[in-house]
Amino acid sequence: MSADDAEVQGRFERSDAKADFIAVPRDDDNIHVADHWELDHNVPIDAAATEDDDPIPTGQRRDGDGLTLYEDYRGFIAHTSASTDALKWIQTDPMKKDLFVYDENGLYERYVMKQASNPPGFETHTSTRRRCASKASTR
Ligand SMILES: [Ca+2]
Ligand SMILES: [Ca+2]
Ligand SMILES: [Ca+2]
Repeated sequence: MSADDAEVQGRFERSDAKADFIAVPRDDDNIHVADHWELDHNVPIDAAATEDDDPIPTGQRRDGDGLTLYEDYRGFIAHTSASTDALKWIQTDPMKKDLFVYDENGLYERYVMKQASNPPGFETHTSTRRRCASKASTR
């Protein structure tokens, strides 16, 4: 798929819109995940929106992190670091296990990420706030 094929043109049903057309991501398999994003993240061609088979890190009892392919694509609003109030929209990786950690006292950061001889290998999103992430809007 080339970048030119990554979008298709949609048309508003209402005629009072400022523009009649809008570019929307191509989704030939109709799972509400852009085909171009699926290719960029090495998602198997027959994957369902509910797929949860993140293989990295390997050697665990099961693959997956509890987030579906659709949730990875839709993304989350999360703190950019444990020490700031800044919020940012992030997409998670469907091939790597993601972990959102409420780390009020910095214990996870201090004892797991910096001191452990074998860090867990998850993609960790830490926050000192109780609500460290929320789902992004699907509008
Ligand atoms: Ca798709
Ligand atoms: Ca997942
Ligand atoms: Ca993931």
